[in-house]
Amino acid sequence: MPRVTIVIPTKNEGRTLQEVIEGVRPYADEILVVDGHSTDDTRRIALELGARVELDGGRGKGDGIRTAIEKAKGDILLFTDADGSHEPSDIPKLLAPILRDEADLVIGSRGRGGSDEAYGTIADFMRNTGGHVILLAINYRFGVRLTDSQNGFRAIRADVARQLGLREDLTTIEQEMLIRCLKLGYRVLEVPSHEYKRRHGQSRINLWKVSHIYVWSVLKNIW
Ligand SMILES: Nc1nc2c(ncn2[C@@H]2O[C@H](COP(=O)(O)OP(=O)(O)OP(=O)(O)O)[C@@H](O)[C@H]2O)c(=O)[nH]1
Ligand SMILES: [Mg+2]
Repeated sequence: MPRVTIVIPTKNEGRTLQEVIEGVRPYADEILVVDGHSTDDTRRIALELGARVELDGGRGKGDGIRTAIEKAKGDILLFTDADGSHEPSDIPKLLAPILRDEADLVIGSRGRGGSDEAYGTIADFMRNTGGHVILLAINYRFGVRLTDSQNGFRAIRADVARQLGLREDLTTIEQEMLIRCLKLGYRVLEVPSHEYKRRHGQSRINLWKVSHIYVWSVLKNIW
């Protein structure tokens, strides 16, 4: 059986990390918490619960994902956020197409599974609209019909992840991973997954500050 590393990127998620680690444990051969230099008790909690902890290079979530891809011991990497947004019981659905050798990357789709975070405010509307424009670009460029290019809840074969040459430092790494897979001809599937609201704290993403970074990242990676 292929071994599964569950990767949890963290930055100051001490309030939700225990629940997340306990939720994913049944599905993991290795739990790798890749930490962006948290200043709370995130790393202590992870170690106490028996997770492996690695520090990223301090440049953002993308840096954390790249660090995890380099250091994980598993044959399949499953990424899930530390803020309680993702449903651990969906993990087998994400792993199954890779285990059946029908996919190399499987993304949990909020387009198919719904989201408690995506609707209701102007910021949500802007984020959705931006997300749809990015999806249109990806779908027409590669002749696919995907519904979520951004979700961090996803599984990928470790050897494939290492061949992608990912470079993005921020959450733009999610779309970069997808685009690189499509470009290199890897098999990409989606499964429905519902996104919950982050349990504690405010969204850390300032839409106005990052929107141009997303647009530039798509243009750069897609063509
Ligand atoms: N390793 C690492 N992880 C990070 C970094 N920044 C954020 N994360 C983690 O990446 C995951 C996603 O970040 P979030 O802040 O939840 O991003 P989001 O889900 O798009 O936005 P909100 O939940 O609305 O804040 C969380 O588990 C964070 O703790 C970082 O610099 N390094
Ligand atoms: Mg979140």
